[in-house]
Amino acid sequence: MAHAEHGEMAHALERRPTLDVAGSGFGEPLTRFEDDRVLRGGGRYVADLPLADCLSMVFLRSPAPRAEIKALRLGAARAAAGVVAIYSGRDVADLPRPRVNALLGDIDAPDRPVLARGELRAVGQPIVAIVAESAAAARDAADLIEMDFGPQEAVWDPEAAVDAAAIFPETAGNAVLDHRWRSGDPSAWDAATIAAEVEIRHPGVAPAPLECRATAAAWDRDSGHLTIWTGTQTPQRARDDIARILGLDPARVRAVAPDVGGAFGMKASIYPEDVAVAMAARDLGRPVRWVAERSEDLLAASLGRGALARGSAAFDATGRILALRADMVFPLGAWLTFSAAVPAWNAARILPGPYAIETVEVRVRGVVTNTAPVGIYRGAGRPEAAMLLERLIEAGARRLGVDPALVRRRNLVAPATLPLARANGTTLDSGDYPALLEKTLLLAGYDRIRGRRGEGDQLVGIGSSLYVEPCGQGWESASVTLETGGRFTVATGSSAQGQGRETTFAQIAARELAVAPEAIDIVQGDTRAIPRGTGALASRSTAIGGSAVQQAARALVDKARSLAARLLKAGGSPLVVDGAGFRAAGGPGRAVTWDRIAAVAGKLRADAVYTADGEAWACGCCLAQVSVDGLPGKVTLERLVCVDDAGTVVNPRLVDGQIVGGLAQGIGEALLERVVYDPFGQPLTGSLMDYALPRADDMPAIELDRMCTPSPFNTLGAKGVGEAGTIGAPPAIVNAVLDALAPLGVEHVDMPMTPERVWRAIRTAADGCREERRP
Ligand code: SMO
Repeated sequence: MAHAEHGEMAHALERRPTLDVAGSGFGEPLTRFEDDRVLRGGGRYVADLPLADCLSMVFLRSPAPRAEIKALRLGAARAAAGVVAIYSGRDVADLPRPRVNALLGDIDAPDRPVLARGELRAVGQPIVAIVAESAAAARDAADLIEMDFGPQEAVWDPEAAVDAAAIFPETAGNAVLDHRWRSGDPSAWDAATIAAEVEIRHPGVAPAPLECRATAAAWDRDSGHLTIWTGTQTPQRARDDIARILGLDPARVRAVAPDVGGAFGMKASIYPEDVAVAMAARDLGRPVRWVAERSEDLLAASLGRGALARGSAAFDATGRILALRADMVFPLGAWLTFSAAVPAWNAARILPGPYAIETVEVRVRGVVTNTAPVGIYRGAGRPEAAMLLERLIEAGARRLGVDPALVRRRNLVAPATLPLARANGTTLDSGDYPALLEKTLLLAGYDRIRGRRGEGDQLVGIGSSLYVEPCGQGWESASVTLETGGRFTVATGSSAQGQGRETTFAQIAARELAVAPEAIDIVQGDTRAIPRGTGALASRSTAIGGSAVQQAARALVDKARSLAARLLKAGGSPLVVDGAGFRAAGGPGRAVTWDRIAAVAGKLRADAVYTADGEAWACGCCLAQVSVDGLPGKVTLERLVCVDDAGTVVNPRLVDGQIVGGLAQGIGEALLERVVYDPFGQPLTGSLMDYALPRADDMPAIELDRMCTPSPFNTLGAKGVGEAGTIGAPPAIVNAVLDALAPLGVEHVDMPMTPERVWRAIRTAADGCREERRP
């Protein structure tokens, strides 16, 4: 079995037609260039931008999950001190609606007005936009608005929504998305020795980036140009959407994502609030800014997860999985973000994940409900697919009475069969899943810790998971410019939300230019500097954005090389690019520096739009070890081990940082986090006092290692890593808790596995045993 170890990465890179790597920092754990500025308070977020004469926008939001607006009295608010304008549904009724990405075919999307008109569909839905000289004045005015409304019955549970009467008049039913695929021979089920079944209720979770949503806009009446500053993952898409909705030429709209304090999928789509800000700025001829408060984001920003997933698997006596069935219902909320279909799409196309299962039957549905929109959140369908598979693996192993590691070994896709085209249209590119598993088990000391379970009185458990992370398809743009003076500017369409792009992209370009990464400045998040771009999402930035930077840098070297040849009168003899510029091969004698080239040629620029040959699939393996204190039901995560394969690693420090951050959010989902709606559709988790984000003391010791199997489908060989931890951690932790509770007869606990739920599961199992013992 071919192991790809740390050292092999350098080997893989050498096989590529690449330039001198010395001093470029490529592959080295450089400290992030952006940290000094950001950690010293030098970050500039939308809320910090100095905008002269700027007005503030505040929203009156729906207090009801579903209701008819009977009267809306705005007079007192209009007359309030400092108020400049007030907009309600009728002012924006004619604006076209934001687009939805129909990945699984047509979506019967519910209507999505910028401001509610006539009816309310979710708590937090914007009803009135108040523009005033200050946010405080706008808030005071919002308090003066009177509204009469008649509550109606709300539906917020995805399962209830499937069969309930349509809650929105413009959709035929609530399941607005319904997709199935199947492969293999259904008679495989008949040969099963045992079948395992699971039902998983993913809690709805709040992405909760450090920086809440914020948008500002300014309209230049003279030129007819709109500038919008917004904390987004996708500035080019924001520009296009805003331009289309306001009827502007996209060339006259500039979208800027300044520093963005985290996003996690929550900032990949424009929101009604963004449209309202842009519209008001144009209408009033003054800059307008809206900065969401934490409670606003918890009520009205897009949520993640929340799916109800049912799965079953047929095993033969040797642990081989003969067939898999999955039926998943994804809540979508009351309106659809651009990527609303992505979680369902991803889950459907990932199954059967890293396992070679021939007979598969998958159905995914998306249902509208009376809640905030539910969309992509770090992982976006990948965690749901992994949870289903990994729960089934361990449930099947338990039923067969064998070590789950054995069941995994028996079913993992063999590396020799990669790249592997699958019945659902996806292609696994590269990786070595069995080696990942063995490396993780070795690192964890699996045989030793597994043997010690059941010793003593303490409930201890071990759980594992394997995951695949499809990431990196499509295209991205980049340009590299040699500036006068000999520095370089790299512009990328893959703008950052705190991932450290200034560092990794500099490392990538530096390797091609054979300069130090400090010689490179990164420009991002501004559609004026980089008009074409996809953005940073779906763990694609390094694989696709990085490959685009690499291509642009190579093109610049080619341009500069011919200039250098002329300057050196080198004729046809080869030139070597080195730390300073170009020199004739074979001797240090004749050289021309980058700043000399710039002095002669002026700015030299090369552009690239890179489209990947296929999709990269990162992969990894997690192992969790827990102890459970049965009386309070408290789960203690003792260890979390993770071995990830993100292909070519540009900066191991940043890759590890992504993994640890993802693991933290995965721990949150498994043990702590849950958006709670009461039985009437009222959200109860409206602040971080009620919504339990993981804190530092919830983190166990994390043990990391990696493999590096380059992807054959992009020039860098990189794969994504942004979502790895959120995919791998939850099933490993849940499996570990269920392993610990198995001796008590507990087979299931819903996430988050809070003490109350664990305690109840233990009690219920104990009661069940007593029941059975009765004659
Ligand atoms: S959930 Mo990600 O930002 O595609």
